[in-house]
Amino acid sequence: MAQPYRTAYHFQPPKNWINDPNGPMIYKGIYHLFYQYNPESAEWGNIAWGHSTSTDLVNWTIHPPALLPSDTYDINGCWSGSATILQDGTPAILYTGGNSQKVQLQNLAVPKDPSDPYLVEWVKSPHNPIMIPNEDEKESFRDPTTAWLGPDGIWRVVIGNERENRGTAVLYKSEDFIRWTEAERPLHSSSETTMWECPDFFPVLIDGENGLDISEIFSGIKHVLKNSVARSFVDYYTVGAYDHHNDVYTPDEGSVDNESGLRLDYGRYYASKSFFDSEKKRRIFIAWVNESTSKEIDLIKGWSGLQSFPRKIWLHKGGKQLVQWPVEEIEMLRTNKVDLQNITLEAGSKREIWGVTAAQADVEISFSIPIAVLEQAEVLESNWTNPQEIANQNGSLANTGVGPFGLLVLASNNIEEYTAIFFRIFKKNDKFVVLMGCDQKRSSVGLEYDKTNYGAFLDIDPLTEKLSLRTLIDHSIVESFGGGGKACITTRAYPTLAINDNAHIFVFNNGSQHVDISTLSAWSLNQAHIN
Ligand code: DQQ
Repeated sequence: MAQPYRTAYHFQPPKNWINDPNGPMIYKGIYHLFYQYNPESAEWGNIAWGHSTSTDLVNWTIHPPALLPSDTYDINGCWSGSATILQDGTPAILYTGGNSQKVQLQNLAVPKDPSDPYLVEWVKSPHNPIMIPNEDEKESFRDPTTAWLGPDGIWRVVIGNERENRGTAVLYKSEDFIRWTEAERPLHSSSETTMWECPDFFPVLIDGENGLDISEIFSGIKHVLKNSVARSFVDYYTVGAYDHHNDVYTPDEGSVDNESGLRLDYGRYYASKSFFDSEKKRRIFIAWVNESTSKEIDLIKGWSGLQSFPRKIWLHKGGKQLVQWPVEEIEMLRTNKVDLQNITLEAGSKREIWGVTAAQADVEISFSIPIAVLEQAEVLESNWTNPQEIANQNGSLANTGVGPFGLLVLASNNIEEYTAIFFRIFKKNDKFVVLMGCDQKRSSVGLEYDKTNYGAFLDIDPLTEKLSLRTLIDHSIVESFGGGGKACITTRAYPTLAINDNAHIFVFNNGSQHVDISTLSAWSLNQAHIN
């Protein structure tokens, strides 16, 4: 069977269903990725922890599932969780199990042989379950974070929860990693959301791109709390302060505590999880990127779900938001570089980028917009506050001012089929507002799925900063990084014409003003060895 939507460098197992990334870590120089996995089918069910390892986050080797439902406390599935490196340097997994009544319970597993860098066999603790839910929270108590050690030598872990209609990060403490007790109060909660799945909590340097081990506490840091909100399928985060004496986290003033706040990605990107790479001193995020098509199509193709390409993340200098960038190891796949410089993209024009394998590519563009052009920008209407809605109105085809301009990827010969990643610049008072959008309305002429456009406001000033776009294209997934990684949009596309060698990449400008490209580099990407 032809498989035009399988990826070349985005992680997926040979077949079947996957969802959330679980317990990513580095151990004895080997990266481990576990994931929610159905060993039997391309639909969700029988959930186990699939397991793959890598030395470079690009090429992956598959191992037998690390955890399979087997005991009363996880017979309904081994759901999401995290890995923690304990004080003696060995890892431990905390995960959610469901019993036959679907009660959610937290469990512990440890490696059978810690001297094996591949950690192929895991042993469930005889003490399981080690955390049990309150009576009225039996089905809303899941997805333990990586645990952190306080300066008092006590372990802390957060569990996703909904309590009194608030998304809640319940805190548990333990001296020995086995006996856990719930803390007096949650680490944090918000009345503005519902159930928090897959919380992720970690410190970031105020000044610098290096990552930090989760337990590090000193004055030069802030903390980030990321939650996955089931009702909207959105991963949002706040930046704030962790008071480790009282074990409470407080988002900074102005940090919006719901899904309309900052998002790791404004497209398809859910249940993300980060880990500290102690070898390269960086924090890395991975997320589940699900299919946009139906279950019937998943069953026909025999697989469902991808993992996003791993991203390094750090706090932007202004201290208000994160910045994300594909891990540098992707460069080992780059080949056949194409360079273009100082090109003017006239209003209403497009230009093909020749010479790269367009279904498997990495493109970096830096735009510069002359001041005289910026002055022609449309005024942002006062009620245009939702970037997704603006991006959804005419998408890449609106042609009233500065932009939309950007990239058409997975485009067919005659451009009947394409996914557009674009910028549009507006004026608001005496400032400029940059919209980053992804137009998927014409991403497939042959298949129906949700083609609503995505949009985000990109916090950059085009007068003083370069407006950059980086896009990774991989057959049925497109990951884009605007403004050096300040806003990211991931999308799935299922072209029926623009497949393999019939795919093309164009730069385009549908605005009524010209824009300049100062530099453009594009690479073909080789196939990674995945599982
Ligand atoms: N997926 C897991 C849960 C988690 C959800 C089950 C998020 O543990 O809350 O497969 O996608």
